[in-house]
Amino acid sequence: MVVLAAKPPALDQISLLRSPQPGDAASFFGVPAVDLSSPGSALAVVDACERFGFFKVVNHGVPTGVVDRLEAEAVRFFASPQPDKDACGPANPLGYGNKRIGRNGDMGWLEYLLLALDGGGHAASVAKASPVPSSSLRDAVNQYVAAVRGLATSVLEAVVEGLGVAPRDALSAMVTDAASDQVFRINHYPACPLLQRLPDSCGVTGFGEHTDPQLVSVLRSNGTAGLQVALHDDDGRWVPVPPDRDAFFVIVGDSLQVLTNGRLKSVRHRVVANSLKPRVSMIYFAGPAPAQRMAPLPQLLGHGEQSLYRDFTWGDYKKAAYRSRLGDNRLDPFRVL
Ligand code: GA4
Repeated sequence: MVVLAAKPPALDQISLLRSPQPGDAASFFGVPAVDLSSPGSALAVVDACERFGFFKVVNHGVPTGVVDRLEAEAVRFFASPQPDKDACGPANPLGYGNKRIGRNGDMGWLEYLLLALDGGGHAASVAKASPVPSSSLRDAVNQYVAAVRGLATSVLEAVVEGLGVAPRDALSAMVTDAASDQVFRINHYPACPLLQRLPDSCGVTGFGEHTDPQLVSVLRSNGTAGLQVALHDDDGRWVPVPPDRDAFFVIVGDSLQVLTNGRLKSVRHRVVANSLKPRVSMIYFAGPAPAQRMAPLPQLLGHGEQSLYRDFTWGDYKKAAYRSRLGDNRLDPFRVL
């Protein structure tokens, strides 16, 4: 955390952070890129998930039109009059949110729409109870999440194959289950010109550091930088992720860490505001059904190896998550000491 004598009042409740500098050679991070249709991709997925808990998917086959249509709808929504946006909020946890994240005082330089998704089998669509501002945005989200959930299930199948586990759908079935807990989030980080009045090394928190609770999250953003990940093996050093509007970034969540008994690790990540350009990101979170037992896949436990975690369900985790702060380690309470 950076302490400054004069913080602009608009940033009062938002924490500042020490940000890696673009010219800083030590901050370079070559994000692993995986083409899921290429031979050997399953091993590449597992390798990236083990080393970083993070990688990007290229040549993904999701039509550009589907992505562009949703981005245009999102930009239109966030540009609409404040009372129209407020009519879809406040997020609790679903709906339109402005600066407040979760229920326990976390704040960031962003506004967002958080939606629950319905659906097992081959489809996923915005849940009827979710507050969506227009039918055109709803249609664009439905088309997008159908494609991106397919990508998430392919990634989970690749994880299973790369780990040498059977059956092929051991993980993906948790997400395609009719009762699965899938969430979709669209974030808008407005440009933050106030940043220009702060020292160069200072960043303004867009979305504070955290791990994602689910199995995997699939993120796509416009061409604006801001996402950073903490490296597993370098004292959690923060490195910026160069934006790539044509790729999808996959983030390993706490659930996948538990299901692989810690072999794949969730990655801490955060977003830092940009002084000049707005950032728009859309993230699909692949979570299991509330009753799903969160126990390591039996084939991953070697002879005599015990689970690192006590028995719990996704419902137990989620209840605890909503009592936590964003930056908390949400798996600690479930660990066997
Ligand atoms: C982090 C990942 C997803 O954005 C999210 C977030 C959720 C929310 O915004 O409501 C949480 C956060 C996230 C984890 C801890 C709790 C819940 C805010 C918060 C402080 C939608 C999710 O599933 O968990």
